[in-house]
Amino acid sequence: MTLGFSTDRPDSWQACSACGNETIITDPRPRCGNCGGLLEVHHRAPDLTRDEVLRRFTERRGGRGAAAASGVWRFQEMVLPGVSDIVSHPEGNTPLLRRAAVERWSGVPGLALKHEGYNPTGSFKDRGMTVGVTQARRIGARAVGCASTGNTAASLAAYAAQAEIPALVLVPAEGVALGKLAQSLAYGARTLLVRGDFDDCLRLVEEASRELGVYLLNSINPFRIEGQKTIVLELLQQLGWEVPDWIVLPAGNLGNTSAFGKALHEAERWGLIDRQPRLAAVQAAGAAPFATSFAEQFRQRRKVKAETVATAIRIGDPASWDRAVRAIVETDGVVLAVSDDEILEAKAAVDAAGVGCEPASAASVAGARRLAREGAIQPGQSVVAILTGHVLKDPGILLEYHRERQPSPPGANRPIEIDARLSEVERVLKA
Ligand code: AN7
Repeated sequence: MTLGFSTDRPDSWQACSACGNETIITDPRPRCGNCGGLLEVHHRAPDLTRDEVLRRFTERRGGRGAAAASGVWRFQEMVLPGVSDIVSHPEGNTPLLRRAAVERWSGVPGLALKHEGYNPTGSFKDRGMTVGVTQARRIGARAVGCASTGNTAASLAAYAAQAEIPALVLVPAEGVALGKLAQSLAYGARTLLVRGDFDDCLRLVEEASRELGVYLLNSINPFRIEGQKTIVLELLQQLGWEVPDWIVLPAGNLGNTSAFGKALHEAERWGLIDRQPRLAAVQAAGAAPFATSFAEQFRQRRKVKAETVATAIRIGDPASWDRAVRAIVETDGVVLAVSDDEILEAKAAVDAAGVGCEPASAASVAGARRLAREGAIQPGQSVVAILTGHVLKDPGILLEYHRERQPSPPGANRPIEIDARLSEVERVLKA
């Protein structure tokens, strides 16, 4: 799987996204030794033409081994070249779905849904985690850890189990969706319920990683970002490398926004695409420091005390801030906030179309509707919305929405309890 690179420079290295200071690819620290900025991974472009690179990406789909089975490692040249001991479930290979009902609800004809909930643990986090845990094994990490609103924890737990490395996850004691907490326990991670919010968990796990030697696998880890880039690479491949006008995604800690910007930048530099789509990062109104800052032309970094029903993105002080600003600026992107009601209404529309997603994911579809109504997305433009997590991640919110909420919200599907008699069934059918 290793490519024929020439040997005068390493295939890959890390560099600080703030001061440019370079370090070797196997440096385990998540932050720059000089200035504390976040590191980024860089790969030397292989000595191949555009057609040769694309042919390689295409042919691998029918081949053997991790690179063929995984929608992450298929793009290894752009992810982590030169590594053969790969921890892959496999993951990726998620579908691009089109559903007329969702197009009608959003007012975006031709809206495509890239459903990352089809990953092995039910969210896009698996794409970053296969790379992060591969790197953990490469550098001989004795333990791995993360702070999480739930999905990162579930994914880390599964991949660490596969690699047989002990995992430590820190999640808020309140407000982690049921499916995610259940997965972390099932896959065997040491699970700490922290009396505090996600931002407290992240501070604490960074300290633990510095002081206790736990390899940090939050999305500030640059190898996670390399894996998450493949959401964009795979969707471009599915579109025959025709660039959509917009890519709309939910935004919390801003790891994915950063990864998307990096993927697009590199795809253009490698000659795989000839223009950039516009990125639209969508936050929940109660957790929208990035949207507020965008409205101020990013003049200052903002923090909030986060609150939203979309617990995955209940994050008040996003870690990947600077890298995400660059992604938005470079793609002529936008950042917006949608209310919890808009999120739940979008979710009900996606769910009722037979697709389903968790609340945070529906922020992208709610955002697409808003952008179309405001005229930013124009009629006839091609739009891909990312659904980041599976519908079963958060069964609690579903039952509350459909069964309990008063008054009945849009799309609520109340279950009806009956006695075990045919006349009862008949009565319901006639109503
Ligand atoms: C379904 O799991 O932060 O902006 O700790 O689970 O890259 O943070 C989850 C984030 C969107 C936001 N959709 O992505 C975690 C965590 C879902 C998510 C996001 C998350 P980022």
